[in-house]
Amino acid sequence: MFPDRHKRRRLLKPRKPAPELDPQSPLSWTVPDGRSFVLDFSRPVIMGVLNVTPDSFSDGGRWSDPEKAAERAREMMAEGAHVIDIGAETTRPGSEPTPEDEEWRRLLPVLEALRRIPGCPPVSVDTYRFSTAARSFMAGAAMLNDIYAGRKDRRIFRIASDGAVPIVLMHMQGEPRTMQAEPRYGDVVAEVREFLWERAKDAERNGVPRDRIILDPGLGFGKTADHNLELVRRLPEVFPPGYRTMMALSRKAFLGRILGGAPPAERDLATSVASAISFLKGARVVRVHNVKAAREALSVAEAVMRGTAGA
Ligand code: HH2
Repeated sequence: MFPDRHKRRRLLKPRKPAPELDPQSPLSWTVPDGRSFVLDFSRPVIMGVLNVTPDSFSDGGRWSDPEKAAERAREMMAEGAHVIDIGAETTRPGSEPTPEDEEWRRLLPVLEALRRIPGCPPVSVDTYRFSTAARSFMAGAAMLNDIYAGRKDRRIFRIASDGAVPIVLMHMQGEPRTMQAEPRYGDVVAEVREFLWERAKDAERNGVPRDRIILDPGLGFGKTADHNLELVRRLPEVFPPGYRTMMALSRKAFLGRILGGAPPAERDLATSVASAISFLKGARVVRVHNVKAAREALSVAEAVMRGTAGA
């Protein structure tokens, strides 16, 4: 039983490989209430941090009130944020997990307030819990940021897959309570790259399209200052090719150390410089507290990259 001549020719023809993702291609998606979003990955994508916690290491207690949070979101929008990332649990070194119901109690009113802002950029929720992610999605969140990269609960991939929303997968060694006790690596760059590649594959096996995955080396999560610097220095080697990329180093302790002990509130210039360096080395999303400062530094980096001062 041989296939006919035409069929045989078709079978013999080498199959085209699946198209590779251009990680700089635009990412566009629509959420169930009809809002559509586009992020241009050929340019810096700024994710503004909005922590609705009492105890985050740099902005804890400032934005817990929904009206204040909405006001800050509007301000970040005006300053050039393309995404607003809300977190309701601090993951600073040594921190204990926040109970799930408390996390949701903090998030819901802020999600509702942000949904009422006309033209609000996509809101990402910084959570590793499936139920929080699912409820946030129903309440208007358009993106997920999972610091455990699906290792706490793989069902989070289902939301990214069924809801077709982008998801950030971050590297962490250990867990926040103990991660800074004695972080150790053979080659931090190789280990982080391997981890990110493996987590991305797991997400894809669970239905998340590659173009929705954004990989983040997780600076400060089970890493010494030298590990962080090595990751920034060798950033092009850190990201597995063909994936969208992110760097989140805003106000982190290693910057304070470089500055001789500056507290978090005095690390914005260092954050902006390090974010611009990261962009030039291949990171596309940068997660920052001070959007305006980062925007200026990234505009310079982008102008240098393109060789022109025009946008
Ligand atoms: N860092 C923090 C929180 N979420 N998410 C990603 N993807 N990458 C990060 O490096 C990252 C993150 C910690 O910073 P912050 O939110 O400012 O502080 P806290 O955890 O104390 O709320």
